[in-house]
Amino acid sequence: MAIERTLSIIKPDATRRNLTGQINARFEEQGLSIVAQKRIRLTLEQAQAFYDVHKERAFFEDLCNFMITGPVVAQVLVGEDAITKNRDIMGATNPANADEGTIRKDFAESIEANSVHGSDAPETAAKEISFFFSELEIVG
Ligand code: IDP
Ligand code: MG
Repeated sequence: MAIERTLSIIKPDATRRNLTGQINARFEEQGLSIVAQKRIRLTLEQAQAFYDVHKERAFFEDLCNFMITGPVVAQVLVGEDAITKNRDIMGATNPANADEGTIRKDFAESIEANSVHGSDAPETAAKEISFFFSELEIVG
């Protein structure tokens, strides 16, 4: 294991329900540090660029439209094995399949409005972090 960075997004369904603090507490309680954070409203073009990897998927258009329904909180999490650890804390994409005690099990509204995004590999983490943050904004 190594110290890693990962990109997290608290999605509009969660910011709308005032869940930012509860979600952040789960990261911090489970050993991830929030070393950068900003609350922003994505444009449709930004949402499409962020999810470009999914542009051929049937859910792409709906997903991008959902991501601009309200503010998101983009954040950089740091810790031991942070990419996998964050995915574990988040739970499965579909909340119906998510383990007990995960963010998506407890908070997600649907497979689409599933409260959080987390990078899935080191390369995507680096790319997604630089999408939102400059190095100057990441303070460990
Ligand atoms: P992940 O967020 O768990 O990594 P991905 O497969 O990368 O899941 O999908 C990105 C996002 O697209 C999901 O978090 C969810 O918001 C949305 N999504 C994924 N699959 C579906 C689907 O079958 N229907 C609607 N939305 C979906
Ligand atoms: Mg993904």
